Amino acid sequence: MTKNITESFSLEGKIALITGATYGIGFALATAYAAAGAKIIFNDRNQESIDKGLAAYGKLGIEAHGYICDVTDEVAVNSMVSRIEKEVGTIDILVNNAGIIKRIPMVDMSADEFRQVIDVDLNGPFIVSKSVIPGMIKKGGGKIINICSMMSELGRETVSAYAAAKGGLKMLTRNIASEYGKYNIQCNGIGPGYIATPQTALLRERQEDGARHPFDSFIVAKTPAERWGEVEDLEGPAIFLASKASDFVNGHILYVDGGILAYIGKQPE
Ligand code: NAP
Ligand code: GCO
Repeated sequence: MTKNITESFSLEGKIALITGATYGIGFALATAYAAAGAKIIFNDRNQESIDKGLAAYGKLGIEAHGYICDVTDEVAVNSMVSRIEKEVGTIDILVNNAGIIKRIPMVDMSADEFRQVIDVDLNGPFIVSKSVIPGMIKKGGGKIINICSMMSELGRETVSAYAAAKGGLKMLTRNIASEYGKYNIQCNGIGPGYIATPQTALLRERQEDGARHPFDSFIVAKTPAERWGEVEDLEGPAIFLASKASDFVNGHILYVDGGILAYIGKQPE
């Protein structure tokens, strides 16, 4: 039996890389990991974003390490991971968070736009995971957490590329778990529901008359909790999946959605 149950959720001394964590969900998860004792490393695509991130972490008293790196660039990712190993240590926890969305009806979307979404949201997690796994194997284990989506399970108008990428990411998660579970690597996903971040700001914009955006009302009606999620809602689940408490949880997608996937929708009055 575990002697100290609180200790099994601690990330004391762990080294965590959270991709695209200058703001939004990645930043919130990184600050939660820091509070649980982990050393924080993040990357973004340019120096301006890194400086912005370092200032935001600094404000909270967190000494984060920031690296310029685009997750779709395999050479840059490999070089970042080697630098991290030399400068900070071997990564114990990887959160594949960096992601983009393009909301365009499928017949109007170019193949190039489709590829860009797949490249960041699916090839990115593949490239970063494959770079980090050998170090985890040498170290005796590790945790990989892929940020999936409602769109790993559901479709909707205008998000064909995003749904294809996030559905693929769910299966990449299961495959990493299948292939590397024997090395004490657990790879799980978090499927956030609709979370208030810059990525979803357009869907929450107030109308000129001050009324809610129709999509905003749609999401509130679709969610048993009757609200959008906040980034803080993802912190506990993310700590669980990064900690010893989840050592026998592998290949699972934990949906943190206020009940959306359980709900058929509001019945007529
Ligand atoms: P966000 O506010 O748009 O932040 C995304 C982050 O990823 C930004 O820091 C962005 O940096 C970075 N990024 C994008 N492309 C990158 C690349 N090629 N290389 C490195 N970094 C890159 O998004 P979010 O809402 O926090 O979402 C984070 C993750 O959760 C995404 O995977 C998203 O799909 C997923 N998600 C979000 C929601 C939601 O409701 N918000 C729900 C489910 C899943 P730049 O500033 O340089 O663009
Ligand atoms: C959309 C939204 C979603 C959410 C999220 C749902 O346009 O449908 O942006 O994709 O961001 O991924 O889990």
